[in-house]
Amino acid sequence: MDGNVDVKRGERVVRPPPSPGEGSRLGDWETAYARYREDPEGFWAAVAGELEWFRPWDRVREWRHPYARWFVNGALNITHNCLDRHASGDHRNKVALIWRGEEEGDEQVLTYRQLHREVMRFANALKNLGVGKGDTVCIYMPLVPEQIVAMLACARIGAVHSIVFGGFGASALHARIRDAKAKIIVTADVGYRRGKRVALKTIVDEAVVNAPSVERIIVLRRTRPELELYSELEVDYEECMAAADAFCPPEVMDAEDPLFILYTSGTTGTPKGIVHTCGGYMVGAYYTSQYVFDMRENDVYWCTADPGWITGHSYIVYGPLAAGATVLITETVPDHPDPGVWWRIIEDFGVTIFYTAPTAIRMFMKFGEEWPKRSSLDSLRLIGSVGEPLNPEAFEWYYRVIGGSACPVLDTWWQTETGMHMITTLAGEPMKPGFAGRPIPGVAADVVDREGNPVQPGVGGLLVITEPWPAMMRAVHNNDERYRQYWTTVNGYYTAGDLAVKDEDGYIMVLGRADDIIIVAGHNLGTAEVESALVSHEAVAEAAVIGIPDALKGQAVKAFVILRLGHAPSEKLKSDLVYHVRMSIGPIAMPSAIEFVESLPKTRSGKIMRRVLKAQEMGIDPGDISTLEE
Ligand code: 6R9
Repeated sequence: MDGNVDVKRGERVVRPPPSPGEGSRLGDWETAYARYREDPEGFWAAVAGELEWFRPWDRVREWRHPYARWFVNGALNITHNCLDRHASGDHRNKVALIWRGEEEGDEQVLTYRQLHREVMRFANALKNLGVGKGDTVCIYMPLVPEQIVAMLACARIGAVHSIVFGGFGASALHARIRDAKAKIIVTADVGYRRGKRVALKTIVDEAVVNAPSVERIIVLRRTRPELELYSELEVDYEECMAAADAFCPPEVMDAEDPLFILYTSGTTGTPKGIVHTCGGYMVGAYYTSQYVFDMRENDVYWCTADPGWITGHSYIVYGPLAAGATVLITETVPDHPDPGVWWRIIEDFGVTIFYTAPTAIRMFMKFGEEWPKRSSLDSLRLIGSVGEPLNPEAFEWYYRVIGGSACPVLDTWWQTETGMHMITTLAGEPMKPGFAGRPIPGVAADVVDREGNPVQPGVGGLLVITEPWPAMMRAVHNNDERYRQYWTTVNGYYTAGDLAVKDEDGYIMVLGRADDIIIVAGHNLGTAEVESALVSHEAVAEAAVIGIPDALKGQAVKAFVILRLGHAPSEKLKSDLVYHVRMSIGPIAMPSAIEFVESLPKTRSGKIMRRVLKAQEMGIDPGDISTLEE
């Protein structure tokens, strides 16, 4: 451990060594935040002004609660900013995308000029199939450059993309195709996962039954001999590329035209189609990529998400490309062929900015430090996390073992609905393990009670966003009622559905989803709090806790625990863990039952599905489990 520190939640402040650049170009948080508060519209206008517009906006924002319009009457095309802007200037030969397949040496590199051309060609291919502005295209692909080309090609011609992560099964895909009324599906014959083929096309075949909106299926054929296409519905990716013109001008889009629909990861309830629009989303994704990730000319940036998640939309594709970055993508999983593969990739490509999820970090902790130690990770200068609370143990490990105690750790809190980073600790600012940080300049967030009154530091409450922001979702597809709920539950604020607590400095610690709260003898416990305490025990790799009925206390805590390698389950260990939680949080949080497990039910984006554990425990129906990983 770094300097013998105590890593209980929020008890330590890590002052990062100044980053190898000059620190965040936003300046210090206080000054930048004050600049935003003085003139929110001016602040965002300045950011938007760094991008190119076909027509300037008349007003920065129009807010008719709960409906917002940003950059009113502005006209743009996001791909013009992600591609043409770089491909026409002296950046044309800069590498835009590096793809690394499962096998070492299996690589593909596209410069901005090349990516631009691929996108224009595929945009024309879509047009040739009758796709136009406002049509919906469903993209169901593995993590290959063509997935990104397809996305950008839609945006080029004003078609709305709905990406469905390649790990979803037929019924989840079917539901999303139907809800979005997709006209075209872009898919591949297979994806590769752990050296095995995943037959995506077969899943599409099943999913399009009884989906009358679908007119064509474009298939990228990766295997040889080529998969046979057996109906006139199906067309070959390469063939339609070959038949398409090379030049496709960007469609002129209104700032408020829809850019994409993305169904949320659905840790709870049925998936919702979140709708984002062109202008505000572009500005938000660009701003945070440029300034939160502090993107520099020579950065090699790697976000380990899939474009099928919002993290991939905003921080693999739109944000980093708008910022002109070199983006690495890979089809590899973190532990195949061994848990060293990702660290070898960092060394091999000289990755400077690395963005991953707590679930991956905790998995690497389980495998041990030997793996990252075998590679040089010296190129890294900034490391980030997203998706779940980054508990202090994981923070410390990530900071020390991966960041070499020299990189800012950006624990970024945000959502599919927010479109962009909302809360984090900017590079160069003091970091507090367990705390995501403060709202970034441009964002107004708070922790409040049910009536909307700010709670005192140290008291738990609801995480809300009090002012609209450019990349906010504009609608829930076909469900205005659900959209309005976000803004009408607590005092007209945007309610994120997360519980949080603030400290005296305004740092926010996210405790978990509000629906994951456990009430033990009248005390509210966030699942993340108890899980974090468990994970801080040396034997524990990962933990999930749920509330189970208790005659005396209303609810009691039950914990599911995955042990680190080298630790065996025992009754003694159980009582050690109970004691450990007692000492960390207090008697109220002591688990009344502990079960050692090999794995935990997770969404395909890596979030623990406590709802499923609970249903198993109670012998009830878990509800919609389309997002559950097998
Ligand atoms: C980007 C993304 C959103 C939910 C969100 C919260 C959890 C995300 C977090 C975090 C604590 C962080 N979450 N980042 N919790 N600390 N840094 O994950 O979007 O899939 O829509 O999930 O994820 O509970 O409400 P999405």
